[in-house]
Amino acid sequence: PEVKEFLKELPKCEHHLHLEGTLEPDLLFPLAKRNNVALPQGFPQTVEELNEKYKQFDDLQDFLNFYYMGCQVLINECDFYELAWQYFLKVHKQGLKHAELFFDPQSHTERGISVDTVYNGFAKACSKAESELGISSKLIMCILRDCPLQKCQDLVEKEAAHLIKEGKVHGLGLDSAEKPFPPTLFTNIYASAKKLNPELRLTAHAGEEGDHTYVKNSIDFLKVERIDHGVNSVQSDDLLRELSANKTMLTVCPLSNIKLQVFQDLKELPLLKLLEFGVPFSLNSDDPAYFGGYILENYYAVHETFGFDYKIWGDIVINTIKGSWCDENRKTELI
Ligand code: ES4
Ligand code: ZN
Repeated sequence: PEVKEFLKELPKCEHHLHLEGTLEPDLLFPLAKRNNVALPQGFPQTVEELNEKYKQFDDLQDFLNFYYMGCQVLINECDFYELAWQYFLKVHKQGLKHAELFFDPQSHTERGISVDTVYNGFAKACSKAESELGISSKLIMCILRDCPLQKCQDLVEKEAAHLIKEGKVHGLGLDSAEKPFPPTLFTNIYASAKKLNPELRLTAHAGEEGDHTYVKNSIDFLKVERIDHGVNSVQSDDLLRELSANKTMLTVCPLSNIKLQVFQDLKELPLLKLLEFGVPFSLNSDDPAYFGGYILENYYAVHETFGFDYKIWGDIVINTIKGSWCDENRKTELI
């Protein structure tokens, strides 16, 4: 009723969204058909069966297996464009104003698709979202931390170097299976990306299944200015004080944490502790096609669990805007 309208009207920004994670079953099957892609043995055959599987994942890896199988239906530039455009249409109706979007080139280049095919499709959707829907956006390229290190280095220094140099990707991120791939493995790759373009923004998934040292080491070694998930930061009060002092934002993903069994109940999501320590966080959907909700459903779920008043919601939204990687003029427009 009234509070739902309030949450919808808030000028929301999303900082943690994997474009490949917006692949709904009702787009996956038509794309498989159109592109003549044979899905792996044992893959669900219908939208209903696939939705049934998506009801619960055992853990991050169980989800990632489905996520990468889904990626296989994306072949042509128009597939990437369509995927992103469908996402923008959905969140436009939910009051999203600004989106910072992850994509995973290695889940496509391994299948012989060029980085430019992927980038061009996504970038076209982003331009159209800006002009037709008023949604601003930035693309963040992610390294798959469970790929061989040499391939990660080649992505940054060769295949996608032009995108970094020309500022076409605004940020660099690190995702996929967190353990046993600690951030320190990627120290040199992050440094060389930053060297290609000193304006490149840096973030990394940390503290989702890894412990608080993954968060601390991402900051110290990768020089990230933001942490994706980061919920295990609450294992260390020292770390919380540091995040607060430096205004390092955590991009928290409530429904994702439930679906991947990081928490059994949303009540365990440590938002009160983050508020208490003054650690800025945003609320995000992560992989909405897999986790049962887009940005607004994540806001609803948090509201149902925590019942924040208007003042706290206002503070969360203002922190989210301030922590965004858009320019200051855009931030002023949003507030
Ligand atoms: C992801 Cl939830 C999550 N964690 C790590 N990597 C990912 N890639 C897509 N979703
Ligand atoms: Zn993620």
